[in-house]
Amino acid sequence: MSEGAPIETALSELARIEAAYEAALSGAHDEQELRRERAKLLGGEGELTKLMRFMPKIPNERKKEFGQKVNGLKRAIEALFEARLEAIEAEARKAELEGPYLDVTMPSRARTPGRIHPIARVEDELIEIFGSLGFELADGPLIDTHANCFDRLGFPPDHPATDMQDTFFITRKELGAEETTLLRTHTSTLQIREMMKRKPPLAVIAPGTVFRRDDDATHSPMFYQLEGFLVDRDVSFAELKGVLTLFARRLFHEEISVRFRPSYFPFVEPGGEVDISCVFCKPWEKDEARTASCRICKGTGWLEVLGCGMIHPVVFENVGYDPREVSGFAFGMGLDRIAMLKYGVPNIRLLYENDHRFLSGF
Ligand code: FA5
Repeated sequence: MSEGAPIETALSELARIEAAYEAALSGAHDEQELRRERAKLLGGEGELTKLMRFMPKIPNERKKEFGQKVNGLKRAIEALFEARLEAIEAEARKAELEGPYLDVTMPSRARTPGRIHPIARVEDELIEIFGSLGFELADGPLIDTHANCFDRLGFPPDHPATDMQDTFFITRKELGAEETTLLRTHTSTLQIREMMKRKPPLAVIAPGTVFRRDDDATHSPMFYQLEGFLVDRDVSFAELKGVLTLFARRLFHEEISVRFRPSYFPFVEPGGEVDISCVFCKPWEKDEARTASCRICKGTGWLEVLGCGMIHPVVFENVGYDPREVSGFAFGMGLDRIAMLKYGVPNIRLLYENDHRFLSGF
Protein backbone atom coordinates (compact mmCIF):
# COMPACT_ATOMS: atom_id res chain seq x y z
CA MET A 1 0.00 0.00 0.00
CA SER A 2 1.30 3.41 -0.82
CA GLU A 3 2.11 5.85 1.94
CA GLY A 4 0.37 8.70 0.06
CA ALA A 5 -3.31 8.47 1.02
CA PRO A 6 -3.58 5.69 3.54
CA ILE A 7 -7.33 5.73 3.98
CA GLU A 8 -8.06 5.57 0.27
CA THR A 9 -5.58 2.80 -0.32
CA ALA A 10 -6.94 0.85 2.64
CA LEU A 11 -10.50 1.25 1.53
CA SER A 12 -9.77 0.15 -1.99
CA GLU A 13 -7.91 -2.92 -0.65
CA LEU A 14 -10.93 -3.63 1.54
CA ALA A 15 -13.21 -3.40 -1.50
CA ARG A 16 -10.99 -5.78 -3.41
CA ILE A 17 -11.16 -8.36 -0.60
CA GLU A 18 -14.91 -7.89 -0.31
CA ALA A 19 -15.36 -8.55 -4.00
CA ALA A 20 -13.27 -11.68 -4.03
CA TYR A 21 -13.94 -13.60 -0.78
CA GLU A 22 -17.27 -15.14 -1.76
CA ALA A 23 -15.88 -16.77 -4.87
CA ALA A 24 -12.83 -17.99 -2.98
CA LEU A 25 -14.80 -19.64 -0.14
CA SER A 26 -17.54 -20.99 -2.38
CA GLY A 27 -15.01 -22.48 -4.76
CA ALA A 28 -13.47 -24.67 -2.02
CA HIS A 29 -14.42 -28.32 -2.53
CA ASP A 30 -13.46 -29.86 0.75
CA GLU A 31 -12.83 -28.86 4.35
CA GLN A 32 -9.10 -28.58 3.95
CA GLU A 33 -9.38 -26.26 0.97
CA LEU A 34 -12.03 -24.19 2.75
CA ARG A 35 -9.82 -23.75 5.81
CA ARG A 36 -6.92 -22.76 3.57
CA GLU A 37 -9.01 -20.04 1.92
CA ARG A 38 -10.19 -18.75 5.29
CA ALA A 39 -6.60 -18.60 6.52
CA LYS A 40 -5.59 -16.56 3.46
CA LEU A 41 -8.06 -13.91 4.64
CA LEU A 42 -8.17 -14.14 8.43
CA GLY A 43 -5.02 -16.10 9.40
CA GLY A 44 -2.06 -14.47 11.13
CA GLU A 45 -0.71 -13.25 7.81
CA GLY A 46 -4.16 -13.10 6.12
CA GLU A 47 -5.13 -10.21 3.87
CA LEU A 48 -7.69 -8.74 6.25
CA THR A 49 -5.45 -9.20 9.27
CA LYS A 50 -2.70 -7.26 7.54
CA LEU A 51 -5.18 -4.50 6.69
CA MET A 52 -6.03 -4.08 10.37
CA ARG A 53 -2.38 -3.34 11.06
CA PHE A 54 -2.87 -0.27 8.90
CA MET A 55 -5.11 1.33 11.53
CA PRO A 56 -2.47 3.62 13.17
CA LYS A 57 -1.93 5.35 9.85
CA ILE A 58 -5.64 6.17 9.35
CA PRO A 59 -6.60 9.74 10.34
CA ASN A 60 -8.39 9.76 13.69
CA GLU A 61 -11.72 11.03 12.37
CA ARG A 62 -11.95 8.08 9.98
CA LYS A 63 -10.68 5.33 12.27
CA LYS A 64 -14.19 4.38 13.37
CA GLU A 65 -15.54 4.08 9.83
CA PHE A 66 -12.53 2.00 8.78
CA GLY A 67 -12.71 -0.25 11.85
CA GLN A 68 -16.41 -0.93 11.36
CA LYS A 69 -15.88 -1.83 7.72
CA VAL A 70 -13.07 -4.25 8.46
CA ASN A 71 -15.04 -5.90 11.30
CA GLY A 72 -18.16 -6.14 9.18
CA LEU A 73 -16.23 -7.88 6.44
CA LYS A 74 -14.62 -10.18 8.95
CA ARG A 75 -18.03 -11.26 10.29
CA ALA A 76 -19.32 -11.82 6.75
CA ILE A 77 -16.32 -14.01 5.93
CA GLU A 78 -16.78 -16.04 9.15
CA ALA A 79 -20.48 -16.51 8.47
CA LEU A 80 -19.87 -17.71 4.93
CA PHE A 81 -17.09 -19.97 6.16
CA GLU A 82 -19.40 -21.63 8.74
CA ALA A 83 -22.17 -22.08 6.18
CA ARG A 84 -19.78 -23.61 3.64
CA LEU A 85 -18.29 -25.89 6.27
CA GLU A 86 -21.70 -27.21 7.19
CA ALA A 87 -22.57 -27.74 3.54
CA ILE A 88 -19.30 -29.57 2.82
CA GLU A 89 -19.82 -31.85 5.84
CA ALA A 90 -23.37 -32.61 4.80
CA GLU A 91 -22.21 -33.42 1.27
CA ALA A 92 -19.51 -35.74 2.57
CA ARG A 93 -21.98 -37.56 4.80
CA LYS A 94 -24.45 -37.94 1.94
CA ALA A 95 -21.73 -39.30 -0.35
CA GLU A 96 -20.77 -41.80 2.34
CA LEU A 97 -24.35 -42.98 2.77
CA GLU A 98 -24.89 -43.31 -0.95
CA GLY A 99 -21.51 -44.88 -1.56
CA PRO A 100 -20.63 -48.58 -1.65
CA TYR A 101 -22.24 -50.65 1.06
CA LEU A 102 -19.94 -51.58 3.94
CA ASP A 103 -20.68 -55.08 5.18
CA VAL A 104 -20.00 -54.85 8.88
CA THR A 105 -20.89 -58.53 9.34
CA MET A 106 -17.94 -59.72 7.25
CA PRO A 107 -15.53 -61.84 9.32
CA SER A 108 -12.33 -60.01 10.16
CA ARG A 109 -8.89 -61.19 9.12
CA ALA A 110 -7.73 -64.12 11.23
CA ARG A 111 -5.28 -63.23 13.99
CA THR A 112 -2.95 -65.77 15.48
CA PRO A 113 -3.42 -65.89 19.22
CA GLY A 114 -0.37 -64.84 21.23
CA ARG A 115 1.31 -67.18 23.69
CA ILE A 116 3.06 -66.56 26.95
CA HIS A 117 6.83 -66.06 26.53
CA PRO A 118 8.91 -69.16 27.45
CA ILE A 119 10.53 -67.41 30.42
CA ALA A 120 7.15 -66.30 31.78
CA ARG A 121 5.80 -69.81 31.24
CA VAL A 122 8.64 -71.34 33.22
CA GLU A 123 8.10 -68.73 35.93
CA ASP A 124 4.38 -69.54 36.10
CA GLU A 125 5.08 -73.27 36.28
CA LEU A 126 7.62 -72.81 39.06
CA ILE A 127 5.27 -70.61 41.05
CA GLU A 128 2.71 -73.37 40.71
CA ILE A 129 5.10 -76.17 41.72
CA PHE A 130 6.63 -74.37 44.70
CA GLY A 131 3.25 -72.86 45.61
CA SER A 132 1.85 -76.39 45.93
CA LEU A 133 4.63 -77.09 48.47
CA GLY A 134 3.65 -74.07 50.54
CA PHE A 135 6.24 -71.53 49.30
CA GLU A 136 4.93 -67.97 49.29
CA LEU A 137 5.71 -65.49 46.53
CA ALA A 138 7.83 -62.40 47.31
CA ASP A 139 9.10 -59.51 45.24
CA GLY A 140 11.80 -56.91 45.73
CA PRO A 141 13.35 -53.88 44.03
CA LEU A 142 15.68 -54.25 41.05
CA ILE A 143 17.95 -51.56 42.50
CA ASP A 144 19.16 -52.70 45.90
CA THR A 145 21.88 -51.81 48.33
CA HIS A 146 25.38 -53.24 48.30
CA ALA A 147 24.59 -54.44 51.82
CA ASN A 148 21.59 -56.54 50.73
CA CYS A 149 23.27 -57.81 47.58
CA PHE A 150 26.63 -58.72 49.15
CA ASP A 151 27.56 -57.65 52.68
CA ARG A 152 24.67 -59.17 54.66
CA LEU A 153 25.00 -62.32 52.54
CA GLY A 154 28.48 -62.76 53.94
CA PHE A 155 30.58 -61.59 50.98
CA PRO A 156 33.74 -60.14 52.57
CA PRO A 157 34.50 -56.59 51.37
CA ASP A 158 36.14 -56.68 47.93
CA HIS A 159 35.74 -60.42 47.71
CA PRO A 160 36.65 -61.60 44.19
CA ALA A 161 33.23 -63.28 43.88
CA THR A 162 31.72 -59.79 43.57
CA ASP A 163 34.01 -58.89 40.65
CA MET A 164 31.95 -60.98 38.26
CA GLN A 165 28.78 -59.30 39.45
CA ASP A 166 28.97 -55.84 40.98
CA THR A 167 29.22 -53.65 37.94
CA PHE A 168 25.98 -51.75 37.37
CA PHE A 169 26.19 -49.17 40.14
CA ILE A 170 23.45 -46.57 40.43
CA THR A 171 24.84 -44.45 43.25
CA ARG A 172 28.39 -44.04 44.39
CA LYS A 173 29.36 -43.45 47.97
CA GLU A 174 32.25 -41.31 46.85
CA LEU A 175 29.72 -38.96 45.23
CA GLY A 176 28.03 -38.40 48.56
CA ALA A 177 25.26 -41.03 48.46
CA GLU A 178 24.38 -42.47 51.86
CA GLU A 179 24.53 -46.08 50.74
CA THR A 180 25.93 -47.71 47.64
CA THR A 181 23.16 -49.07 45.44
CA LEU A 182 23.34 -51.16 42.29
CA LEU A 183 21.21 -53.18 39.91
CA ARG A 184 20.84 -56.41 41.85
CA THR A 185 23.06 -59.18 40.56
CA HIS A 186 21.04 -62.04 42.01
CA THR A 187 17.69 -62.61 43.69
CA SER A 188 19.45 -63.63 46.93
CA THR A 189 18.76 -60.03 48.05
CA LEU A 190 15.27 -61.32 48.79
CA GLN A 191 16.63 -63.70 51.43
CA ILE A 192 17.86 -60.67 53.36
CA ARG A 193 14.80 -58.52 52.70
CA GLU A 194 12.25 -61.16 53.69
CA MET A 195 14.15 -62.44 56.71
CA MET A 196 14.62 -58.91 58.04
CA LYS A 197 10.89 -58.32 57.63
CA ARG A 198 9.55 -61.56 59.06
CA LYS A 199 10.14 -64.18 61.72
CA PRO A 200 10.56 -67.90 60.95
CA PRO A 201 9.09 -70.29 59.95
CA LEU A 202 9.04 -69.05 56.40
CA ALA A 203 9.16 -70.59 52.94
CA VAL A 204 9.51 -68.10 50.11
CA ILE A 205 10.17 -67.99 46.38
CA ALA A 206 11.16 -64.77 44.64
CA PRO A 207 11.44 -64.67 40.85
CA GLY A 208 12.74 -61.58 39.07
CA THR A 209 15.21 -59.82 36.82
CA VAL A 210 18.90 -59.57 37.69
CA PHE A 211 21.86 -57.88 35.98
CA ARG A 212 25.51 -58.76 35.43
CA ARG A 213 28.47 -57.94 33.28
CA ASP A 214 27.99 -61.04 31.11
CA ASP A 215 27.30 -61.55 27.43
CA ASP A 216 27.66 -64.77 25.44
CA ALA A 217 25.53 -67.63 24.08
CA THR A 218 24.48 -68.76 27.55
CA HIS A 219 24.96 -65.52 29.54
CA SER A 220 22.93 -62.35 29.17
CA PRO A 221 23.55 -58.96 30.89
CA MET A 222 19.92 -59.06 32.05
CA PHE A 223 18.36 -62.37 32.95
CA TYR A 224 15.87 -63.98 35.29
CA GLN A 225 16.44 -65.88 38.49
CA LEU A 226 14.20 -67.55 40.97
CA GLU A 227 15.30 -67.62 44.58
CA GLY A 228 13.82 -70.06 47.05
CA PHE A 229 14.46 -70.43 50.76
CA LEU A 230 12.98 -72.07 53.79
CA VAL A 231 13.78 -71.33 57.44
CA ASP A 232 12.44 -73.24 60.41
CA ARG A 233 13.72 -75.35 63.30
CA ASP A 234 15.74 -78.47 62.40
CA VAL A 235 15.77 -78.03 58.63
CA SER A 236 18.31 -80.36 57.06
CA PHE A 237 19.96 -80.95 53.70
CA ALA A 238 17.55 -83.87 53.22
CA GLU A 239 14.64 -81.42 52.88
CA LEU A 240 16.57 -79.37 50.35
CA LYS A 241 17.25 -82.49 48.31
CA GLY A 242 13.63 -83.55 48.51
CA VAL A 243 12.27 -80.17 47.39
CA LEU A 244 14.71 -79.81 44.49
CA THR A 245 14.25 -83.38 43.28
CA LEU A 246 10.50 -82.89 43.27
CA PHE A 247 10.86 -79.58 41.41
CA ALA A 248 13.05 -81.13 38.67
CA ARG A 249 10.78 -84.11 38.19
CA ARG A 250 7.61 -82.02 38.00
CA LEU A 251 9.11 -79.43 35.67
CA PHE A 252 11.00 -81.69 33.25
CA HIS A 253 10.31 -85.40 33.55
CA GLU A 254 9.41 -87.79 36.33
CA GLU A 255 12.42 -90.04 35.67
CA ILE A 256 14.97 -87.28 36.03
CA SER A 257 17.79 -87.82 38.50
CA VAL A 258 19.29 -85.01 40.53
CA ARG A 259 22.96 -84.74 41.47
CA PHE A 260 24.46 -82.41 44.09
CA ARG A 261 28.06 -81.22 43.66
CA PRO A 262 29.91 -79.20 46.30
CA SER A 263 30.32 -75.54 45.39
CA TYR A 264 31.02 -72.24 47.12
CA PHE A 265 28.63 -69.36 47.75
CA PRO A 266 29.45 -67.15 50.78
CA PHE A 267 25.87 -67.28 52.07
CA VAL A 268 25.50 -71.07 52.34
CA GLU A 269 27.41 -73.82 54.14
CA PRO A 270 27.56 -76.47 52.84
CA GLY A 271 26.91 -75.11 49.35
CA GLY A 272 26.37 -76.96 46.15
CA GLU A 273 25.36 -76.91 42.55
CA VAL A 274 22.61 -79.10 41.25
CA ASP A 275 22.72 -81.01 37.99
CA ILE A 276 19.74 -82.79 36.48
CA SER A 277 19.76 -85.62 33.93
CA CYS A 278 20.14 -84.17 30.46
CA VAL A 279 16.67 -83.49 29.10
CA PHE A 280 17.90 -83.80 25.51
CA CYS A 281 19.62 -87.22 25.45
CA LYS A 282 17.40 -88.60 28.25
CA PRO A 283 19.86 -90.94 30.00
CA TRP A 284 16.96 -92.65 31.81
CA GLU A 285 16.10 -94.26 28.46
CA LYS A 286 19.55 -95.90 28.60
CA ASP A 287 20.56 -95.15 25.01
CA GLU A 288 24.25 -94.87 25.79
CA ALA A 289 25.32 -94.00 22.26
CA ARG A 290 22.87 -91.10 22.19
CA THR A 291 24.16 -89.74 25.48
CA ALA A 292 27.78 -90.16 24.40
CA SER A 293 27.16 -88.00 21.33
CA CYS A 294 24.87 -85.41 23.03
CA ARG A 295 26.13 -81.90 22.29
CA ILE A 296 24.02 -80.26 24.97
CA CYS A 297 25.44 -82.15 27.97
CA LYS A 298 28.71 -82.88 26.13
CA GLY A 299 28.23 -86.59 26.67
CA THR A 300 28.06 -86.37 30.46
CA GLY A 301 24.31 -86.99 30.80
CA TRP A 302 24.07 -84.05 33.26
CA LEU A 303 23.03 -80.39 33.01
CA GLU A 304 23.74 -77.74 35.65
CA VAL A 305 20.61 -75.87 36.72
CA LEU A 306 21.10 -74.09 40.04
CA GLY A 307 23.09 -73.18 43.11
CA CYS A 308 21.94 -74.07 46.62
CA GLY A 309 22.95 -74.87 50.18
CA MET A 310 22.18 -74.53 53.87
CA ILE A 311 21.86 -70.88 54.89
CA HIS A 312 25.08 -69.72 56.59
CA PRO A 313 24.86 -68.83 60.31
CA VAL A 314 26.39 -65.43 59.50
CA VAL A 315 23.40 -64.61 57.29
CA PHE A 316 21.04 -65.48 60.15
CA GLU A 317 23.02 -63.24 62.48
CA ASN A 318 22.93 -60.40 59.95
CA VAL A 319 19.14 -60.51 59.74
CA GLY A 320 18.61 -60.85 63.49
CA TYR A 321 17.86 -64.59 63.69
CA ASP A 322 19.57 -66.86 66.22
CA PRO A 323 21.51 -69.52 64.25
CA ARG A 324 21.37 -71.86 67.26
CA GLU A 325 17.59 -71.85 67.05
CA VAL A 326 16.86 -71.92 63.34
CA SER A 327 18.24 -73.51 60.21
CA GLY A 328 17.27 -73.34 56.59
CA PHE A 329 18.15 -73.89 52.98
CA ALA A 330 18.26 -71.65 49.93
CA PHE A 331 18.54 -72.14 46.20
CA GLY A 332 18.76 -69.90 43.16
CA MET A 333 18.18 -70.87 39.56
CA GLY A 334 18.39 -69.10 36.20
CA LEU A 335 14.97 -69.06 34.57
CA ASP A 336 16.47 -68.35 31.14
CA ARG A 337 18.60 -71.49 31.41
CA ILE A 338 15.62 -73.54 32.44
CA ALA A 339 13.52 -72.15 29.58
CA MET A 340 16.39 -72.92 27.17
CA LEU A 341 16.54 -76.51 28.42
CA LYS A 342 12.82 -77.02 28.46
CA TYR A 343 12.16 -75.59 25.01
CA GLY A 344 15.48 -76.40 23.31
CA VAL A 345 16.58 -72.79 22.76
CA PRO A 346 20.25 -72.85 21.68
CA ASN A 347 21.20 -69.20 22.38
CA ILE A 348 20.04 -67.05 25.27
CA ARG A 349 19.89 -63.93 23.08
CA LEU A 350 17.03 -65.47 21.08
CA LEU A 351 14.84 -65.07 24.16
CA TYR A 352 15.22 -61.27 24.03
CA GLU A 353 15.06 -60.55 20.30
CA ASN A 354 11.26 -60.30 19.98
CA ASP A 355 11.25 -63.22 17.57
CA HIS A 356 7.58 -63.70 16.77
CA ARG A 357 7.86 -67.48 16.94
CA PHE A 358 8.50 -67.34 20.68
CA LEU A 359 5.12 -65.74 21.18
CA SER A 360 3.07 -67.69 18.67
CA GLY A 361 3.53 -71.19 20.02
CA PHE A 362 5.83 -74.13 19.38
C1 FA5 B 1 23.74 -67.14 42.27
O1 FA5 B 1 23.37 -66.13 41.69
C2 FA5 B 1 23.31 -67.45 43.67
N1 FA5 B 1 22.64 -66.30 44.22
C3 FA5 B 1 22.43 -68.68 43.67
C4 FA5 B 1 22.20 -69.26 45.02
C5 FA5 B 1 21.06 -68.95 45.72
C6 FA5 B 1 23.14 -70.14 45.58
C7 FA5 B 1 20.84 -69.46 46.99
C8 FA5 B 1 22.93 -70.65 46.83
C9 FA5 B 1 21.79 -70.35 47.55
P1 FA5 B 1 25.02 -68.12 40.21
O2 FA5 B 1 25.89 -66.94 39.97
O3 FA5 B 1 25.62 -69.45 39.97
O4 FA5 B 1 24.44 -68.12 41.68
O5 FA5 B 1 23.72 -67.98 39.32
C10 FA5 B 1 22.62 -68.85 39.46
C11 FA5 B 1 22.09 -69.25 38.10
O6 FA5 B 1 21.79 -68.10 37.33
C12 FA5 B 1 23.08 -70.03 37.25
O7 FA5 B 1 23.03 -71.42 37.55
C13 FA5 B 1 22.60 -69.77 35.86
O8 FA5 B 1 21.51 -70.63 35.55
C14 FA5 B 1 22.02 -68.37 35.96
N2 FA5 B 1 22.92 -67.37 35.40
C15 FA5 B 1 24.02 -66.82 35.96
N3 FA5 B 1 24.54 -65.86 35.16
C16 FA5 B 1 23.73 -65.79 34.09
C17 FA5 B 1 23.70 -64.97 32.92
N4 FA5 B 1 24.57 -63.99 32.70
N5 FA5 B 1 22.72 -65.17 32.00
C18 FA5 B 1 21.79 -66.13 32.22
N6 FA5 B 1 21.74 -66.91 33.30
C19 FA5 B 1 22.69 -66.75 34.23
